[in-house]
Amino acid sequence: MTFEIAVTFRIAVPFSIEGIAFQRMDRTLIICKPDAVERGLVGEILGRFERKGLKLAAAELRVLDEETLARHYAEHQGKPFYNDLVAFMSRGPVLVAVVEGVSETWRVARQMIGATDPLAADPGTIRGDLGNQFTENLIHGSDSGESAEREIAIFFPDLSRG
Ligand code: IDP
Ligand code: MG
Repeated sequence: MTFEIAVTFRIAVPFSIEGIAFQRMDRTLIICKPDAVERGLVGEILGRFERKGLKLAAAELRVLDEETLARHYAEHQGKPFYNDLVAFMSRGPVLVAVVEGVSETWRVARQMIGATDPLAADPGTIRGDLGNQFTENLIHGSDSGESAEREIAIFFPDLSRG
């Protein structure tokens, strides 16, 4: 009898401690681009993330200025499509959001978003199901854990960890 109680404690205590230690949520940045807002697809897009089990940590409708877009798209400055991209991204409101999951949330979101070109994106992805032209591909998602932290710091500095 004494032995059975001891075994129960040895199993239960370490598991509950581990469970808490690994439950720190992992975040990524999502932007529903102006075409998504114009076409009334924001609810559809956010609904897909929510049905997947990702949780909204922040969301705000904003019109992005050139300076913010230059920071966000720093890696694309000087590329042939950069000016068209900034013109597109600043032509109307976007829905900037942070979603969180258990781990590698940026990767989960990118899989759901699909390839950059909606014409090449797999069916079942957001761009594959809903997009039909290149620059106007409905949604941005951070492309790594480091990008997610950098981009969250641009749009939601209060949520930023560092
Ligand atoms: P991503 O959004 O899939 O990460 P990136 O290569 O980071 O794709 O490009 C950022 C955005 O710039 C794309 O989502 C798209 O709107 C636009 N873009 C990228 N490459 C091109 C291009 O070759 N022509 C036109 N627009 C492009
Ligand atoms: Mg990118």
